[in-house]
Amino acid sequence: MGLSFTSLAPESGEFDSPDAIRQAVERRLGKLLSDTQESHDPVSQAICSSVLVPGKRIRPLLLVLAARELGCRVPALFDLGSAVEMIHTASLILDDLPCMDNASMRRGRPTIHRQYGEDVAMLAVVALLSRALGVVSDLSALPAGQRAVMISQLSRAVGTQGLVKGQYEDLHEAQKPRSVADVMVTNRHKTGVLFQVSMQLVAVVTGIDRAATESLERFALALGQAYQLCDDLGDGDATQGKDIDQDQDKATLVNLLGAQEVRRLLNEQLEEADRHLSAVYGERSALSGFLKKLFPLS
Ligand code: GRG
Repeated sequence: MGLSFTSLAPESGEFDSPDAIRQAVERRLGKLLSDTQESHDPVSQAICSSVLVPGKRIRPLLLVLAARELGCRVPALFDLGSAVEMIHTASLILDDLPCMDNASMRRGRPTIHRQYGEDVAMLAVVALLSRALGVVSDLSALPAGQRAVMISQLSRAVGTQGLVKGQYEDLHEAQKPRSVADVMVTNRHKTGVLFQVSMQLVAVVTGIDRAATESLERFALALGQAYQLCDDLGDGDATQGKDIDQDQDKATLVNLLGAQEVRRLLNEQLEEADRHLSAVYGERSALSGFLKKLFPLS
């Protein structure tokens, strides 16, 4: 089961098709990194080589779609999506390092440390994280209080209760015998939390109430589980633009349960994600339609 980004047909409106949103996010990323693009030092080049290459941009896409469907159309959405994408890209550079997953290919190209060296890759990670927070703090169109909350949410998502925790568990626990529940906790931290914070940003910028915020967060966490399962199922797939069989020695759910059971679990998580989405948007939402196209075989 793979993700399908090919059949996301345009709908009505300027940014209402996922493809149009993805292109707008990529333009915004380019603009936010325009100084970096003009600099020719290796760290700046590494940042551009990692961020400004084609990626699925799923996190900013979800953020923009979720907010627009709540009637919020402020240009700041693209900055928020770009900030999340910068954090995501920083995490990929770090994850690929020899002391972590020791990967050689990412997004169809040699990994950043293979192109620029480990020192440059690590500096690019630090610069990208700090740029991401700077993008949010510079959003003068949003009230300062909202920006402060968003920065706090993003810093928590990265930290020792978020991506860092998930990555540590992935590196140090994944070779030990683990239960399905243990692996799902790791997946929540390493993947779900960045989806969750994207929805937290939507909640802040749109001002939705607590119940709707919780539904969006639950939606994001279920989708994060589904997305990670899909990623694990694609581990042997050479068309993904990254190393294959990277997870062979890890306690992923595919290795624990087998592909067929993981597909069942994936569908379960997608159904749960859709249930939480309906609580906010009703039965037929653009976001739900987008996800049905994204996970075509489910
Ligand atoms: C935040 C810098 C920083 C570090 C935190 C290294 C680390 C600690 C976390 C890494 C966690 C990790 C690699 C999770 C994998 C998540 C995942 C499913 C990645 C693939 O995402 P896609 O498919 O990739 O969206 P593209 O390339 O399309 O963006």
